[in-house]
Parts: sequence; C-alpha cells; structure tokens
Amino acid sequence: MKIAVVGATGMVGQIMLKVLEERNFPVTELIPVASEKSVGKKITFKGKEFEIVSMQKAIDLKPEIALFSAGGETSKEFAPKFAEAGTTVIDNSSAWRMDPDKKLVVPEINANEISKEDKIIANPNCSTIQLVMVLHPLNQKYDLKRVIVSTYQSVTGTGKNAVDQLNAEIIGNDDVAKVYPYEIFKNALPQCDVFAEDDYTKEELKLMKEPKKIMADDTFNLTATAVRVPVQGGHSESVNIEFENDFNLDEVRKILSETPGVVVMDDVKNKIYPMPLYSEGKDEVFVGRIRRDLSQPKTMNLWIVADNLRKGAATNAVQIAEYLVGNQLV
Ligand code: 2RA
Repeated sequence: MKIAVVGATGMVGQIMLKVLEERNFPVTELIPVASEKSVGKKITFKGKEFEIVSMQKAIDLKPEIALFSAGGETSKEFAPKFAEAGTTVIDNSSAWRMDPDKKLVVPEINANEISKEDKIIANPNCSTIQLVMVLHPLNQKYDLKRVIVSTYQSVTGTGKNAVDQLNAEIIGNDDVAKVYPYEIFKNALPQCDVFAEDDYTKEELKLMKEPKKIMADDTFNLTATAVRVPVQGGHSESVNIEFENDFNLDEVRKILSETPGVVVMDDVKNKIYPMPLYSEGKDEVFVGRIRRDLSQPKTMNLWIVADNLRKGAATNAVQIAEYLVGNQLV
C-alpha cells in the first residue's frame, strides 16, 4: 500500500512514521512530504531510505492513504487535491473536524461511520481524544448530563519550538524564540491556542464541540478550561461528570477497565494514579482518581492522562488507516 505522510518532518509526522513501523502497517511505498526546503532530503523508514517529495509529486503518485499533520491551511488547500486523485486523507488538523460532511473519528467509538465515499477523514484534537475515550463508555451506561474539564497540557502540543523554549528556560537560557506570551518554566498559562468567541480559547472550544460530534450526542453540556503546563510526556485532564443516572464506583472502574484502549490506574492508598511522565510513548488512555463528587449527587471526578502525540494524534490516525484497510475501504 502506498502511504503518504504529509508533514513527515514535524513532531506528529515523525511519530506517525514511528507508529506505522511499530504496528507493521502494510506500507509497500512510503511517500514523505514536507516543505519545499526539505524536498530531496532522505528519511529512513523500516531500514530503507525514502526521499522527501513535493506535495504535487505526492498527489501524482496516487497513494491509497495520506496521513496529514501539516496545519489547517495546508490541509484545506491540498487534502481535496489528494481526494480528487483518489487518495483517502486522514487529517490531524482542525480544518475539517466540524465540517458536517466530514467524519471525525476515534476508532474505538465511531469508526463504523466511515464509508468508501469518505475521502477526507478528520482526526480529533488530542485533548478531545483522551476525553471521549473515557466519556463514551460511561455515557452509554449512565447518560451524561454535564461535564466540566480542566486540562493540563504538555508543551509538545504546541510543537518543537515550545519544547525548545521550555528546555532553554530550565537552564536559564533566555536566548531562544519565545512561542508563548510568557515564561512556561515554573508557570502555568491559562491559554492554549488563541482566544476566540466568548473569551474561550480555540482549544477550549474544540473540547466543547468535538466530543458531541464523535459521540453523536448533543444532549449533555460541556465546558472547558485549557491550561499549558511545563510538561513533555502528555496531556492531563481533571474531569467532573454529572450523569442523569446514578452509578456504582466499582462498576465504573470495571466498565473503564474493560474499554479497549483505556487503562485504569486507581489505587490511591498505594499512590497509583496516571501521570504524563509515565504515559509518554504509550498508546493507552490512563484514568484514575475516580471518586464521587461529594458536593452533588450522580456526579464524579476523575483524572485522565495520555500521550498527546500518540493516541492524541499519530496512533489514532494510524488506527483509522488500519480500519480502512481492514474493512476494504481503500
Ligand atoms: C495543543 N491540542 O495541545 C493542541 C494542538 N496539539 O496545543
């Protein structure tokens, strides 16, 4: 199978290649695409060298699948051109996520929505993916009424320059491009992405809208505060969930532990709970600190952690590609 990876030299693109290798995806020809300045450079995949090509060259090669992680503008311009040439695009940007004609997919939840006609499929936002992996099974059992999410997001979500800013600030090196409006080391920024309507950031609006589309359920309310913290391993989320129906905590833990892709780490007597430092490089969504909200009935608190570059981006996209291949949709 011919696979294009558009944005192959970026942080997510690099992880996409790593995940394709790890999962032994049936790649017969890799077509790495990056900016013009990278065209001609070589990358190694499965022990073989592949030359980075231009976008048009990649389109002309007619790959069956193109994994995109190259920003919304690039996706808006080139995903349709790949699709017109017969390629199925799986796009990690926000460009198509809320388009009513495009599927927004977390394979464990709604891959069955995908049909052969879907030539551009949207990969959800990283903080959305880990959230819905936990909300979905609980919604099916107890019926969500209201969700309040506070995120603690890794600098890797912003990109390599943000990681460089943090690492430079840690060693007191001020001679580095500032990605954030303030220092990130020893700090917490209540701003992920830019501010948009109603003084919410785009990140918060993604968290408030995408889960309802993925879960095909807009009967519950969801509000979010997204915070950037000086962490590299993954995103963490403190979630307060009110249900229409009451629940039993042991049953909640059982449901989540039986959910594919979710790992329950919840034994506070032994200080067992999820942490980003230990989620880095893993594909699971880790959940812990599961407890009743003692302030109101039918409500719980829990804590969700996942590697935002893997299940939050690259692995979810590759899993969609696996679904396409496994169901003869490409
Ligand atoms: C972030 N979720 O963490 C956004 C994009 N990766 O910045």
